[in-house]
Amino acid sequence: MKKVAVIMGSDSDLSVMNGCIDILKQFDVPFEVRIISAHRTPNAAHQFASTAMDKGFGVIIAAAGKAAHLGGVLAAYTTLPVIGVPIKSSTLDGLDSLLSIVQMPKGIPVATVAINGAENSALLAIQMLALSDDTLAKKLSDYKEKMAAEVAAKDEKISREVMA
Ligand code: RP5
Repeated sequence: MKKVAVIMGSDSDLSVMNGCIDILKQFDVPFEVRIISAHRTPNAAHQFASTAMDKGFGVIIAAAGKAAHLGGVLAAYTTLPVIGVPIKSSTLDGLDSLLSIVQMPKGIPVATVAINGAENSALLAIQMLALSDDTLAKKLSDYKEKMAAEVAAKDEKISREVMA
């Protein structure tokens, strides 16, 4: 199976991105985690993205905050799909990160999830890998069924409690 790259602009993004890492572990998807900054280590960003396909990666997840150019810079150097995770920054509540990631110019897409949407970045990456992996596709449908069962149980519980 192809690997998922989880790239963060800073170690300060890890507390959010643990949500992504947990989902990848839950699905037994191989992944590697790196701290690479589009601004502080631009050479590493270039090097990583331009060799990622040859190293067996299938998807890149790029999490960054503030002027969040990491996803766009990585996408510039690879044809692998790049998923951007806007990290909520302290001053502008993550809107800065969201707009920096989502407003890519045509030709270089970055699939952008919600502000702090780490879990969905992992699920989206898994959905991409599942296109050519039936076992993974089955795990995804089991995951959705479990989620639906949990909501149904909450629905039943709240009805019981309110009507009591
Ligand atoms: C971004 O700047 C990082 O992705 C992080 O979200 C933000 C702040 O980084 P630190 O100053 O905490 O290292 O590049």
